[in-house]
Amino acid sequence: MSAVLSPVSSAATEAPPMIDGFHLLINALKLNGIDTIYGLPGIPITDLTRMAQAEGMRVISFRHEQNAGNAAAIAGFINGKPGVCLTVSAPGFLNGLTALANATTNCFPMILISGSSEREIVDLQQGDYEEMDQLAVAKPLCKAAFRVLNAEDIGVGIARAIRAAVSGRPGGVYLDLPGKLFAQTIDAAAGAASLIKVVDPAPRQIPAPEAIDRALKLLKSAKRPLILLGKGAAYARADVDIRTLVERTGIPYLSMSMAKGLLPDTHEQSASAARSYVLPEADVVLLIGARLNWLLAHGKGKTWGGKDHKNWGGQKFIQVDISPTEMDSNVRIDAPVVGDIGSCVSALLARIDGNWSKPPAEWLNAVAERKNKNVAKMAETLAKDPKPMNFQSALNVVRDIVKANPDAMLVNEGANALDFTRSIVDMYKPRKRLDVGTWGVMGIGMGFAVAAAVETGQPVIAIEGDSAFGFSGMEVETICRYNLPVCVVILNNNGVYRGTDKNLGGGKDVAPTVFVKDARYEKMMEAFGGVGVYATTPAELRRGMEEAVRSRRPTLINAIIDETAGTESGRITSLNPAARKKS
Ligand code: ADP
Ligand code: TPW
Repeated sequence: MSAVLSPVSSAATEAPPMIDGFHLLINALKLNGIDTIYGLPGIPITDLTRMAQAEGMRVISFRHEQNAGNAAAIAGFINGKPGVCLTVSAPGFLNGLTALANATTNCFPMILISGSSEREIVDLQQGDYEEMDQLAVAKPLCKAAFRVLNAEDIGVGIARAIRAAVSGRPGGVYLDLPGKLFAQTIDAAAGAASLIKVVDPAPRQIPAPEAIDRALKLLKSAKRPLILLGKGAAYARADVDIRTLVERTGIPYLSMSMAKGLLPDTHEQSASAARSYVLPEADVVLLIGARLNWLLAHGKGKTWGGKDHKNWGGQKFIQVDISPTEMDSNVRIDAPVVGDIGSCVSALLARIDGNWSKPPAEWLNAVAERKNKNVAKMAETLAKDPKPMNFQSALNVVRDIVKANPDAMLVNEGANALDFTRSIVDMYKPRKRLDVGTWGVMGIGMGFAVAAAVETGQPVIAIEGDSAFGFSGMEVETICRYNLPVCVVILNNNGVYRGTDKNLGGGKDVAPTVFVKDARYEKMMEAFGGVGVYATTPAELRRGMEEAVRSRRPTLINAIIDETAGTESGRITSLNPAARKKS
């Protein structure tokens, strides 16, 4: 390894010290405050992982690149600076690409760095080891893609990748580094001078004063106003101003899934328990960092009081977003406020003082009435103790544990496991809930859990459907290897959605949605030295979770749920294109 010391010293006494591509890359990342790499070693980046560790970086090595990629993406969301994933060429790169595309879709800043094979051979398609034109493949799936061919350009390459990932609407960036680059050496002083410490990587974008005027005029005219907070609002870290805006205006608000906890879900202005009432009834809706995509029924249809899915309910929208082209993407936006959320909310607040008139009592009372009724109904359901457990009785335990540990990070995926957790488990602090996001993608679980633990040092609770867990389950070894305080709870109902489907052909194979009955997932954690718990009652689940959070030991609780519990696709059954829609 002596040839790769930093900077590379020349045997000749008079020759100037040199530095190689490996170290230029490591130094460029460190210079920009990137101290952790999520990845998986192999040609041509194995030495890079070793050297990064030797140079004091944290290198978290995974069992599959998709999970490393998901870890990097959510580290980006948690920190507001790009998370880095490092993979080998072609297949490793492709394994990381799903996470990069998902990061872009969710507006998480991430950089996927992949080693690649010899350009001369790849471009002539002469069949190199792991040959692929990775840059071309990555381009349509990310926000920006760059390739660095010369060691003196590594500094610029990293600077461009960082800026592209975090400025404007955040997203995923691909950086292609051909194997030959790493061993290139240049003069160490010139190398150091070539690195760039990015100044102000995500510049503020101040909204136009007339946009603020327009928005406030519309908001003041509202009889039944509503605020909708999305994960962009959580990402923006304008927590205090957003809370002040909500409280000073007195407007009821809804949090999208990953915005839960931006204000505590128990806040009296939270209208989450009256969601299906407030969406169609509101007359003016202020969207902050939330897109009117499928998760909000595109701003129209029955959800919003429209006659059918094409019909708009008549609401007027104010939309605060950094992306100007988001405006009017689904329905008319009457008052676009384009800028970064911090600047936009503070500009709005500057004009909202103690004299702002609260919404009409009639509206607030109607919302409160619906909310109280639904909260009481939910309390009744949660108090039940069916045997076997169902989603609600299991999640009642999780709800208590999260309440007692509001700093814990919550990771969540599945269908019913996702929907029930989102509605039952209250969040108390911003950026604590990490989930399947805009795509509803399965497989984020263990990657997110690893990064949540590594980046925050807080206990992590991962609530997983049994199918969802399977997409990244092998990373329990990673969790044990780094001894991370992760408690995985599998809500196990023996299949995708549930475990009761029958083979319609009558053959010996089980139905496509059905898994092995009574699978002992907890033994997977035990196999690597962690704690496994088999829980058939809420009391066993509670004991297991309390002990996991207390001990901070890697724990997997296999919580056995009634296999008939749940519905097909959870709450989005209606999206199944089928003659066979189930309830
Ligand atoms: P959700 O799924 O929670 O509804 P989305 O991912 O659909 O949220 O929307 C997030 C929005 O937030 C995106 O349109 C994105 O452009 C925007 N956004 C992200 N960060 C910022 C920021 N700092 N300032 C303004 N808008 C932002
Ligand atoms: C990458 C389709 C959505 S939800 C789900 C699948 C396979 C699993 C549901 O079962 P689970 O949860 O996890 O046991 P529960 O509580 O309902 O029993 N592939 C990808 N993403 C998605 N979304 C799917 C498939 C899907």
